[in-house]
Amino acid sequence: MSRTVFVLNGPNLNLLGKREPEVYGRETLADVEALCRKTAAAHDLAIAFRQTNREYELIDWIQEAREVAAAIVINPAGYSHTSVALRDALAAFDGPVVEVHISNIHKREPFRHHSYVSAVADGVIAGCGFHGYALALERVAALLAAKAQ
Ligand code: DHK
Repeated sequence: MSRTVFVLNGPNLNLLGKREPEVYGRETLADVEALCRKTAAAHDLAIAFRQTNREYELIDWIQEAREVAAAIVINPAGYSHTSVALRDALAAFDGPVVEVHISNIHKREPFRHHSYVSAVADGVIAGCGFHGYALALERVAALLAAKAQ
């Protein structure tokens, strides 16, 4: 069975560390990737870490994950609140899905309170800063271990 987890990042997350640091923190996307690699390695998982500003590319990667990945960790960023297509792509993925938001979207503007992705995610982590990615990978590791038994 695959031990690869796709860690997918949506629009504007390439600007982490530079964009609204009071909201998203000072860590860069490279810092997030390093944390994910360290956490994944501790659980004997491999990761494919990707970011895009394009909705169709996220959907293509989720469809690719159907063939090669055991689980998905995704920060859909702005597409969380708008994309039925992203939700549908994730619904067609069989393995665990954990949604991550760096900020606490429920403490922010009302339009951020609803995520189309949450209804098809096994877990949702919000407001834990970049550490949320490590928590998401921990959860994925536990779900995969439970599935293997
Ligand atoms: C990131 C974004 O870019 C926003 O559009 C979301 C999310 C929240 C985050 O907290 O990681 O509303």
